[in-house]
Amino acid sequence: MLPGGSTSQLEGHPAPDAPNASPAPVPARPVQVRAAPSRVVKCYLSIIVPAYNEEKRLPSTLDAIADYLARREFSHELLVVDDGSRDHTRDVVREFAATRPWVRLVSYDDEHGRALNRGKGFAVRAGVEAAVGRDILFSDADLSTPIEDMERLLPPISRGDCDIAIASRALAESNLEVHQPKHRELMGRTFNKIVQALAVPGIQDTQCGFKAFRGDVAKRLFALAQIDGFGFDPEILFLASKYGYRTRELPVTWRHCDNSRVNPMTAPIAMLRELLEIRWNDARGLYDEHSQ
Ligand SMILES: Nc1nc2c(ncn2[C@@H]2O[C@H](COP(=O)(O)OP(=O)(O)O)[C@@H](O)[C@H]2O)c(=O)[nH]1
Ligand SMILES: [Mg+2]
Repeated sequence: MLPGGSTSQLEGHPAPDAPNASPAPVPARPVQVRAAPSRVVKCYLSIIVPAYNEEKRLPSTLDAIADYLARREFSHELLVVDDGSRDHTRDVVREFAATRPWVRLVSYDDEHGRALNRGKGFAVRAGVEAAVGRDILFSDADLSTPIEDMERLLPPISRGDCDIAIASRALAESNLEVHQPKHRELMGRTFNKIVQALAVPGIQDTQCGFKAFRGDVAKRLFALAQIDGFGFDPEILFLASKYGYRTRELPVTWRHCDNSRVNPMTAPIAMLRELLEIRWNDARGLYDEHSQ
């Protein structure tokens, strides 16, 4: 069950067209989450891609992930979570999944069957809930960190050196091939100072959209998580530290992609509000397991 009262069920019938409504976060009300059934036995890795209006960027991303996985030996599944897109994101995923049993669409609607945009945090959480892999990785739909960089994150988890391995653009060894625009970099650095002061000390880049978890750790932490927007990364890292899990920040390659889905005017305010929510939720005991 996802926080917010959502239920999980298998995808059985076609999703209705997405509405033209505003993508503003939606307060708690019934949400139907549908996840196509897993058809992978003994899955080693679940890859989750949250997708909001990604019909243009997704096809090359899905091809890149499939090409990479075809060259690897491990069993895998790919869950693309449609976060209430108003374009044809769902159709793109369905078409790609039609000939690939390891690809699953996760999507959610409101009680009237209309696609809902709930935010990246909600989308990743829905993916984690449906995932069956021993380890779980999530990646942004633009592959700003190339998919092969999972090879930097997964071995330390497999070796037992850490429970969570997160990609970082802020380390000396990080390879920034294409930088974000100056204002985004400044925003990121300022936000990180606030994140470190309020929620997760010692981590220099909480926002990179490429993170890997031991599967059982992801299931436990995301089941406690409450935040739907971009503040979900610090929330998860806060929860990880609260429950004594070891997080390691690792350098990756980063190529900034244009056409960001992030609104530079509203996102910083929303993220600040969500950061304060982390402290507030903790003080209210919402992150204690018995409160779930
Ligand atoms: N902005 C935004 N992105 C979302 C949302 N839900 C899921 N996403 C996904 O979150 C990821 C990050 O978006 P992106 O535009 O690459 O962010 P940026 O590179 O940090 O500017 C992408 O995979 C989006 O499709 C949402 O409600 N808003
Ligand atoms: Mg991006």
